[in-house]
Amino acid sequence: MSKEDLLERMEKAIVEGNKEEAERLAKEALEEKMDLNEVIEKGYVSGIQKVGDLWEKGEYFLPELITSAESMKAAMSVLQPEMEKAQIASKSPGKVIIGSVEGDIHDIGKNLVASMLSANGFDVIDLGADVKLEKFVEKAEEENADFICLSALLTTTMLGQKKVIDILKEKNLSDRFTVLVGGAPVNQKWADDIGADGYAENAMTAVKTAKEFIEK
Ligand code: B12
Repeated sequence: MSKEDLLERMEKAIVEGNKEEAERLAKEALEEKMDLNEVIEKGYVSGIQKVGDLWEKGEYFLPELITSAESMKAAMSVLQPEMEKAQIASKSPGKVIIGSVEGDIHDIGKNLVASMLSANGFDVIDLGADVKLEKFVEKAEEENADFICLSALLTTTMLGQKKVIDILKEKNLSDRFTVLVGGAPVNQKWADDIGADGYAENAMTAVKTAKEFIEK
């Protein structure tokens, strides 16, 4: 099967919420030694984006969203360990605390950012989803982290990103940690408005942005 055919089938498996197929194709990608960044972005992420479009058009409802998200997770559970194994850097460029903010259970994008950072040698502590805002700050202090990465997929939970930054200000910790924000509704303007140090649109640019801060 050609690379394009495989990527198309991956996308289709997510759109149709076919978990077994999504997982099987991920294993095939490993056997075929495909570029995993391409597999994720052009196959699976492209599929979940289509699911988002169908939901917006009112053609998909919550059950479809859930089966598609589960299929995405099944594929990622095959790919993530391999990506992390492939990491080349021996010395970690920095320590990252990452999570989806309180009230937000979306974690597919956050997991992608976490694995991409990890695959690039960063030491990543993933607090999961629906993380209490104070916990980000507590963990960052406890672990002496360099970055706090906050993911939010809902316009309501985006405010949690601002609150974490406010907590850091109150505790005079703003200079100690670099705060990166992201998630579908987040943009550079929001990041600037709330005083975040950086914003990235996707997992690849998140790694690039984090590396730029380390170099500074
Ligand atoms: C899958 C999905 C779900 C799944 C989540 C499963 C899971 N485990 O994650 C389920 C079904 C559970 C779900 C639930 C809900 N969802 Co939903 N969901 C989606 C959907 C279709 C895709 C999200 C996704 O995974 N995208 C793929 C990933 C790869 O992209 P991403 O998350 O954007 O992440 C990338 C970047 O943003 C960036 N990034 C992400 N985080 C970070 C962090 C940092 C620091 C950086 C630098 C970068 C970064 O890098 C990532 C990788 O490239 C979106 C549609 C959309 N357009 O986003 C709706 C969407 C986010 N959901 C929505 C809604 C309304 C809900 C519900 C409220 C529905 C309901 N009525 O119950 C609940 C909310 C529950 C809660 N409290 O959180 C709305 C939000 C509307 C809004 N503006 O607030 C959306 C936009 C759909 C819509 N158009 O209406 N959802």
